Amino acid sequence: MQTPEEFEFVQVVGDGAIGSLVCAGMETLNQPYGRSVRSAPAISSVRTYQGRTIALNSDRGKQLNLSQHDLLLLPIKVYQLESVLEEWAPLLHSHTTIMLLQNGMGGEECVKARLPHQPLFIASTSHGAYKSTGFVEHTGLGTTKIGSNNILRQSWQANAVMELIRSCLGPVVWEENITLALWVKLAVNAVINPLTALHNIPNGDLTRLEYQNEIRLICEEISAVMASERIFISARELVENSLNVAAATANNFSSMHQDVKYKRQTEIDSINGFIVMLAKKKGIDVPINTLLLEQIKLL
Ligand code: KPL
Repeated sequence: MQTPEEFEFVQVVGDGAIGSLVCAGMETLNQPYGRSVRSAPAISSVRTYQGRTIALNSDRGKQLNLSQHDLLLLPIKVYQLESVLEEWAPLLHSHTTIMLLQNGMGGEECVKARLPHQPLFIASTSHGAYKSTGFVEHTGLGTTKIGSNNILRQSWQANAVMELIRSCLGPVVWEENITLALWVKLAVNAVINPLTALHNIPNGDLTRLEYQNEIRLICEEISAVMASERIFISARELVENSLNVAAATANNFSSMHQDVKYKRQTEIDSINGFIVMLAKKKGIDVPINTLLLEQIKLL
């Protein structure tokens, strides 16, 4: 049987900032897609990095029952996954591809607990986007990493997700060890997101001298927790990486800063909360990450 080279239909769940960027890309590609949004107001347009406005076609709606040639794209927060999977699991073919695109950890485990054999890709992006009433603005260029722990790079699905994301949220890189890439991104988010939210500053301000000691302490704790998972990256490397991302997205406000500002639930539980939870299990002291978790929860 001849295998397809692209997805017949892409179902996007939610109207978050990053998912809206992918929808705008699919509009320009003429890729058939639908958006399933729970609560109004839905995002109706995207301002691209180059300043173009792309209207999102919300009429295409939700397609019931996805086939083995379709993609279910989940650019949602980890805490939303369980209820979204409950809604979508009965509508999937056993070979419908799923792709997660989110900050923090715990998403893969959540999908595997419910759909252990579903083809699953995991993506992590450093693009920046700002969500306002009715529209999303692409505020920072980044890279998207994709990998899988159950699908080979040589599969048609891997080619199809790489091609789709290359056009919609590129440049794209295939990661042989996506778990490692997620840990590295987790450290970036664990530094940038709570500090920018607590100090009410754009990402770039974190490169200032006054924040360097706290950033070093956060990364030392994360490096120790990673080592307990047999992932060895020095605190220095994590600091360097976080500061590079902060500098590259200097004028952006992090997603947690935006969540706090607009009084939305933050992703702290799957970022610093995930580190604290794992540290507890392993008997590692992580006072700074614990403090950040508590302070963000208080906001
Ligand atoms: O992922 C991000 C976020 O805001 O959640 C970074 C990379 C920190 C960019 O703002």
